[in-house]
Amino acid sequence: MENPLPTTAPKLNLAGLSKKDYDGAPSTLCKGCGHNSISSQIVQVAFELSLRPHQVIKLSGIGCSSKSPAYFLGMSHGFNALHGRMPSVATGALLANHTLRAIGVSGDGDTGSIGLGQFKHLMRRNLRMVYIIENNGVYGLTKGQFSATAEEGLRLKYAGENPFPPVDLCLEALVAGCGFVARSFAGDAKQVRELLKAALSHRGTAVLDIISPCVTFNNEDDSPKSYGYGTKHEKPLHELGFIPPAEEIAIEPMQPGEYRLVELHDGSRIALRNLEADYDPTDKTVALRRLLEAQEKQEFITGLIYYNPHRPNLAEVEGLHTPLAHLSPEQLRPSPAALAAVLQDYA
Ligand SMILES: Cc1ncc(C[n+]2csc(CCOP(=O)(O)OP(=O)(O)O)c2C)c(N)n1
Ligand code: SF4
Ligand SMILES: [Mg+2]
Repeated sequence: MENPLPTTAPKLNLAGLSKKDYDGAPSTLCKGCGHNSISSQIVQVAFELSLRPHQVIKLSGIGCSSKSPAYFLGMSHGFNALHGRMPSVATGALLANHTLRAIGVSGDGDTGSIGLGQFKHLMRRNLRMVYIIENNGVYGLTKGQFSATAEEGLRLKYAGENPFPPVDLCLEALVAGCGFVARSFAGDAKQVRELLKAALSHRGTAVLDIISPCVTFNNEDDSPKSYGYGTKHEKPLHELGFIPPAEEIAIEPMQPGEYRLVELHDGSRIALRNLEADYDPTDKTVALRRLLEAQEKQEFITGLIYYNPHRPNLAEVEGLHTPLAHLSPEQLRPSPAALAAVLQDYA
C-alpha cells in the first residue's frame, strides 16, 4: 500500500547534515530540568554553525549536568571524567589534538566545590574550549544538597537553610584570567544560543555560567535559581547577536553608536546593544565592579560580562603544530636508522 503521508526532505546545513544528526540519546533527566533546555540549544547551535561532529569533543565531570553530553551530538567524541576533573581530561585531549572543538559541561557542584582548583588553573592556561556551568545551586544528582553557589540564607525543603555565602563562578573565572566570561539563563533560549555561538569562536577558554533550574530540588519562585525568579528578575546587560565571518550585519534599525561590535578570533562578530548605560565588556575593572555590585544587590545580570581576545591559548603557548592524530603511520614510526641516531645521542 502506498504511504499517504507527504515526505519532505529535512533541511541540510553546510556540512550536509540535518538537525536530527546532532541529537544525542533521549534524556533521562527530570522533565523540565534546565539542563535539557541547554542541550537543545547546543544541538540547534551545532546545526546552525554546521559543526562537523567528528571534529567536536564533549567533556564533563559528574552530576545531572555532567550526564547531559550524552543527550546531544551523538556522533561526536565524548569523555565523562571523574567529579571535578573535566579540566585535566580536556587539557590532555586538546594537547593531543588541539584542532578539536571542545564543549565541556559541568555543574555548580562539579566546578564550584570539588573542581574549583582545576577550574582556576584551566582559566590560567586558557585552553581553547567552551566551559558551560549548568548552575542550579544544588547537587541535583545526589538529591539536592546546597552547592557552593547557593545564596546565603536560602531555605529549601530538603536541604534546610544555607549558612554560607555563595561562590560567584564568573568572578572566579575573571580573577583567574579568563578572556570570555558570560552569564545566562536556561529560560532565555535566544541569549544562550547567541552566547554559545560566540563562545565557540573564542580563542581560549569561554565560560558560560548558565542558571539552569533544578525543578526537583530548587525551583520555588523565591529561589534566585528558579524559573519563576529568573523569568521575572533577569537583567540583561545588552541584547546580543552573533554574526558569522563575512556575513553582512543585518540589524535594523541601526543608529551610529547604538551598537558595539566586538570582533572574535575567527573573524565573526558579536553585536551588542547596551541595555545598561555604557557597559563595556572589554574593561575588566568595569566587569569586576559590576559583578560585585550585582552580588551585593542580589541582581541577576546576564550577557557577555567580559571579553578579551588577546591572551594566547595553551596550544599557541606550547607551539603545537600537527596533532598526533593527524600524523601518518610513517611519521609516527621512526625508521630503525632514525631510532639508532637518537640512541646514539645517549651513548
Ligand atoms: C569524588 C566524588 N565525590 C562525591 C561524589 C558524589 N556526587 C556526585 S554528583 C555530585 C554533585 C553534583 O552537583 P552538580 O555538579 O551541581 O550537578 P547537578 O547534579 O546539580 O547538575 C556529588 C557530590 C562523587 N560522585 N565523586
Ligand atoms: S534532580 Fe534536578 S538537576 Fe537533576 S535532572 Fe532532576 S531537575 Fe535536573
Ligand atoms: Mg548543581
